[in-house]
Formats: sequence, C-alpha cells, structure tokens
Amino acid sequence: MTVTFPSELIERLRAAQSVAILTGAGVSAESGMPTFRDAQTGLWARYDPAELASPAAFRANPVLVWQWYAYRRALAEAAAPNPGHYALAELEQRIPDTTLITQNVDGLHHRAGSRNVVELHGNLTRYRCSDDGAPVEVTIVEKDAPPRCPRCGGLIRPDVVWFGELLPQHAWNMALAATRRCSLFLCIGTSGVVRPAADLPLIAQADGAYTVEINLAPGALAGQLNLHLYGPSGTLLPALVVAAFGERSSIG
Ligand code: BV8
Repeated sequence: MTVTFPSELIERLRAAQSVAILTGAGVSAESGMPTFRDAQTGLWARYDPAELASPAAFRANPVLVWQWYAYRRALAEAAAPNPGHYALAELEQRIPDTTLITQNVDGLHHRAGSRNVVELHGNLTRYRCSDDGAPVEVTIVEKDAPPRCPRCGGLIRPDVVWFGELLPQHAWNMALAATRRCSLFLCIGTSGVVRPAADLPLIAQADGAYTVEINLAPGALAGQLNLHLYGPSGTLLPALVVAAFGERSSIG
C-alpha cells in the first residue's frame, strides 16, 4: 500500500533535531493487545477497564484486579511488537533526540528496540508493594491472588498508575521536558481522553511544535493538531519513516 504524506511533514521530520512521540493503546492493537476502547472479551467482557484500573477496585477486590493484570501480562508476553513499534525505534536511530512517551504498560516499545522510552503509566511486568511502595520481584505470577510483600506483608500490586493516582514525577518531568523541547510532536494511537497525558500534544503546539495525530479515526484531538492522518499505525509509521529517510535499517 503506497502512502503519500504532506511534504511539510516529510520536510519537518528530516529537519527535526528533537522529536516527542505520545503513544496509546492503538499502537499495540496490531500486536493483538486489546485497546481500552475495544470491548473486553471473554471473562472480562462485563468489566469496564477504567473501573478495574483503580485503587478502589484493588481495595474492594484485590483478587479480581490481580487476575485481570495477570491476564493482560500473559497477553503482553505472548504479543510481538508490530511494524509500527519497529518504525518508532527506527525513528530514534535517525533522530537521536527522540523521546517516546507511552501510556501503554505492555513493554512492547522496549522490545521493539526503542531506548528513550518514558512509561507515563508504568509497566505491568513490574510490581510494587501497595503498602511500602517498594519494588518487588515477582517471577511466577500466581494466577489466583496477589502475593504478600516479603518486608511488610502488604499486598503486591502491578507497578502501573491507576485512575485517581499521580503519575511518577520523574516520568512526567521527562515527558514535559521532551514536549517543550521538540519541534515535532507525533501523537499516535490514542483516544486523547486520559489526562494529563492528553495535554502533551496541546502543550507542544502551544510551544510552537508542529503536531501530528496518527489514528484509525477522529477522536478527542480531532481538529486540534496541525495534521491528522487516519489509518493503521502499523502501516502509516513504516511508510512515514521510509518516505522521510529511505529504506529501513536493520531494526524490525
Ligand atoms: C491524575 C495504566 C492527578 C493502568 C491508565 C476524577 C478523579 C481523579 C482523576 C480524574 C477525575 N476526572 C478526571 C481525572 C483525571 C484522570 C482522567 O484523565 N480520567 C479520564 C477518564 C477523564 N486521570 C487520572 O486519574 C490520572 N492521574 O490525574 O492524577 C489526580 C489525582 C487525584 C485526583 C485528581 C487528579 C492517571 C491516569 C492513568 C490511568 N492509567 N493505564 C492500566 O493500563 O491498566 S490509563 C489507560 O487508559 C492507558 O494508559 C491510556 O492512558 C488510557 C487508554 O487510552 P488510549 O491509550 O488512548 O486507548 P483507547 O483504547 O482509549 O484508544 C485507542 C485509540 O487507538 C483510539 O483512538 C483508536 O482509534 C486508536 N487505534 C486503534 N487501533 C489503531 C489505532 N490507531 C492507530 N492504529 C491502529 N491500528
């Protein structure tokens, strides 16, 4: 499928000294990871992810929330990065000051070779004690119930940011600095609903960056950025990298 991009985007990409990228669940959709918008399947069909991804849900039913994350961790480990992930890793090879800010907790950007990744909402393959907050190594994920912290006996939880929780300060600072520094901001595969992540493309634009959305369909950011490209990120991203820099290097 040949894709043509506006020459302004190609020129800006080629000239960019600093690029910031915000990704959402849509970038992992072609790896088989259900997005938050997708209706959950099977056992999870009757649950609203926004309900499960909350401290209240974990307090009320730690076993249910633990099992949901164990299910999603298994999905993430079985998934493979798709051409969209690899294209973003390639972009970092071409433009060293590229910061990949992700809302995703599946770790697929790292597995695709991206190095400068800011995980705004954590990573579901990492765990911490829900009481003393310290990281805890969990090798075998017990399917039925969360294990207890070896230090204080608190319930162990996934090291992700739930709704109503503050983002990790260092991650947010890094994301904001990259957003403020960039001349080009790519917003890919996100519905643009969850804050403060969704504020980043608008902050970049207010600071003079050229902002681009890549999505399957218009969402909360529609009409607000400089350019909106609609199509699957697994197709558009590799095509964009080739259009700007020619054939791909070894990655992916
Ligand atoms: C905070 C980790 C300060 C866990 C996630 C009331 C009380 C408290 C807070 C709030 C409140 N009201 C509002 C808030 C703020 C709240 C918020 O924004 N709520 C929303 C719902 C309105 N935010 C927070 O709570 C944040 N913290 O504000 O702290 C504070 C503290 C206390 C009190 C007040 C303020 C923390 C938010 C982080 C939540 N954790 N994830 C886990 O994953 O389990 S959020 C989770 O959902 C994701 O990380 C992501 O951020 C979001 C899902 O969004 P998307 O990634 O965009 O995915 P989605 O499915 O929505 O869309 C997919 C998109 O992809 C679509 O556009 C689709 O078209 C596109 N797509 C699909 N396929 C493709 C594609 N595009 C391209 N190619 C394809 N193939």
